[in-house]
Amino acid sequence: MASSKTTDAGTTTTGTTPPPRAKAPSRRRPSRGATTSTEPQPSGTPVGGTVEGDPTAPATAPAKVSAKTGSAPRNTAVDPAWAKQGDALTTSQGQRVEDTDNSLRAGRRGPSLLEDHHLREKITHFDHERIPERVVHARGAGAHGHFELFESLESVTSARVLTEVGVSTPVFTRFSTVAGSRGSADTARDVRGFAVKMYTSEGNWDLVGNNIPVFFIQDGIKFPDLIHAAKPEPDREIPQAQTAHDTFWDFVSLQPESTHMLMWAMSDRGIPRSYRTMEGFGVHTFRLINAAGESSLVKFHWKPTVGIHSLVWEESQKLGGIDPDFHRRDLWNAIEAGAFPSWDLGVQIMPDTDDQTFEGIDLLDATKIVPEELCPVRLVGRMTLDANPTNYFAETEQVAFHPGHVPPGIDVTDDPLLHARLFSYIDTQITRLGGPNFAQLPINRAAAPVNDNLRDGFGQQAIHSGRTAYSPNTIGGGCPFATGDAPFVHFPQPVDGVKARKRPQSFDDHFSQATLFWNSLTEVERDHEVDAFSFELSKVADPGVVARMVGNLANVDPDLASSVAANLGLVAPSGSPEGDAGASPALSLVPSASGPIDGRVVGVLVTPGADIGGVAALRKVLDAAGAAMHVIAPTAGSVKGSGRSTLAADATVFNSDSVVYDALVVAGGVAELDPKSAMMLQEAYRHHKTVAAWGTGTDALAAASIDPTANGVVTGDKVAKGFTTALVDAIGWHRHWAR
Ligand code: HDE
Repeated sequence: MASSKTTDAGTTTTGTTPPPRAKAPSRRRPSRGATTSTEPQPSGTPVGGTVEGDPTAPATAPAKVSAKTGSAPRNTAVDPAWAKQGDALTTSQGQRVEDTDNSLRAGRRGPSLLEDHHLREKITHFDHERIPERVVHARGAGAHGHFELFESLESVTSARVLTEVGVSTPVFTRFSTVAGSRGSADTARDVRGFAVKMYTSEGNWDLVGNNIPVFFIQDGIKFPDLIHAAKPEPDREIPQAQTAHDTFWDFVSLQPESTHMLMWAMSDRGIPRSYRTMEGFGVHTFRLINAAGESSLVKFHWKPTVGIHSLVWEESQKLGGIDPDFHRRDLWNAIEAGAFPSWDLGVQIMPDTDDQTFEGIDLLDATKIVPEELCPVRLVGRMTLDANPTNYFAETEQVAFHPGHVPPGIDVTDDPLLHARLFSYIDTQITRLGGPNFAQLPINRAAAPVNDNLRDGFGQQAIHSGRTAYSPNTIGGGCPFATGDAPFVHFPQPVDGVKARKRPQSFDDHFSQATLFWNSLTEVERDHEVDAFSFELSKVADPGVVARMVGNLANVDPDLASSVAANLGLVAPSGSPEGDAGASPALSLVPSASGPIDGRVVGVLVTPGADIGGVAALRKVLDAAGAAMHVIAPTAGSVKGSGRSTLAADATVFNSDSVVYDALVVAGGVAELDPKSAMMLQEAYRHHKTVAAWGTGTDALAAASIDPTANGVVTGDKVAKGFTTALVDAIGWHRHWAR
């Protein structure tokens, strides 16, 4: 509430009533088991520093190590004493501020005075509030959670996070798009980043993957070219967050090694329904090393427990305008509602042979998968995300991943794409996070004790005590010294070779797995693939680029190439696709059974006179199934029901659209729907979603020309068991392609 007061000096200040005492944000579940302290630190306590003489002592007020988990709870900086103490507004130096709404002026209508320290500090800090966005993966959303192992991999690795069954390891996971800027739309067709930071008791493990198991290029040296081609064209800075333009297709059409990844990106995987419904992949082959020092090769997978689901292209385009935050909002809302997203960690473990191939597939080539049918994915643990960030900037923006952050027992291989990444992430983070001390930011701090001899630099948070920051030493008692219980040891792989900018011959096959991918899709998924290539290439003005790309598709499959060519008004080129590329049914997204509906959003259209009892009963059922229900009314406020009771509206016909719902239901008691509501139903139907109605609502469905007997249309007399069971089952299919 605005208030005015006259000060002793006779000036009038306009301000706001002091806010109520600051409260820690409420949490339904505590964030990642963290302890939050608002107690001031005793002065002189080193923060993040080291204690000389004790090499193992963490220098922060030691986080308690949980006996069960063996890993320290994260030392959070939520509302720390030094940043948010007391109720009074102060400067950064702790001086209380009298007035933050009027700058100091020589006379009420006079010039502002340079001596106004509070003004200068406030504006200076504001001027520097932004940091450079990530050059790729700028747009993202993250959440806290934990990982719990249910099957030990002791025979192949010594990493505690993969051997200690039942141990709960805190995690922070960030999902992202790749091409768009920080403010771009979530639903653009793109690859999604899937980066997991596990705060293990042996140091952080960052599994920095994507939702697609292969990549566009085989060698990291081409990454700047790929990204320059995909990003907006440099003269006009168009288009934002899209690959449907000349330079992208110019580049990839010249790089046949991109074809397999293009097949994935142009499939429904490129437009996920939700971050919660996408798979994650480590992409590269990593190495596991057991206690005896033996090596195996491994590919990591994350399998969403609610199934893999996508949008349809029209939804994705409309959502870009209607709700550019669709995925971010979905993740946030699901977690707030208790529909905690979870993924099972899967491993494909393969022998580490001399040639590092498996069934003829070069495991160092990141444009290749190992089909699950050849090497099954063993599910060994589960990640659950159960807490939203407290502060987007401090956590989601400042989190810094690195594919080389691996605990003992996990190691890298010689994949040339991975090797460029091992250099790139630290390098970019030094610029993005303003210096070399980003590992000290609360979100990046290891839960394991840190004692690193790294000193000084921009943004140093620690007050390191003592005289020695070098090793070996005697003056500091010889500490820290290079050893420990289970130190990280690189696998002693012999290395021999002739220096050359050359690839192995085994990297030459660029099409067979693109064909395998195509062979694995259902008919409807193939149609989507054709539509996506046709859309993207129709936006390319250079005919040479289009012809070259369609020519590459002819080496994948003749039907694919001819369908795309027909849509583009071109003559189908001929190619030489691999005849026996095979198929991997696991790659298709069309489910074989109805799945869980956690986090799904169901819109219920009501009008005055609606069956409020039925709406309440439906809400109960959907709630129990983990889905959210939104009552969509003709106006904001509330709607009068059939009896005397009223129903609060969650959304209105004019502020919502079918694309933000997974299913639409017309409530009983609704006699007639307005044209917008009817259009929403038709659109949901066209997008193959579940549409339902009970009681007189079924007439409204019919009036919208929806066939009540069609696949995925559920009707009933009232909200009774038969109706709700059929509805939940129908939503669990995600889409009804058969209609
Ligand atoms: Fe990245 N990538 N990348 N990348 N990447 C970055 O690191 C890079 C690649 C991935 O949520 C950057 O801190 C190179 C493959 C994710 O913070 C940068 C190459 C895969 C994220 C970078 C690749 C990824 C990034 C940008 C070719 C899947 C977001 C800002 C060798 C396995 C992580 C930053 C987050 C981010 C470089 C290829 C995944 C510039 C040079 C392959 C999920 O360092």
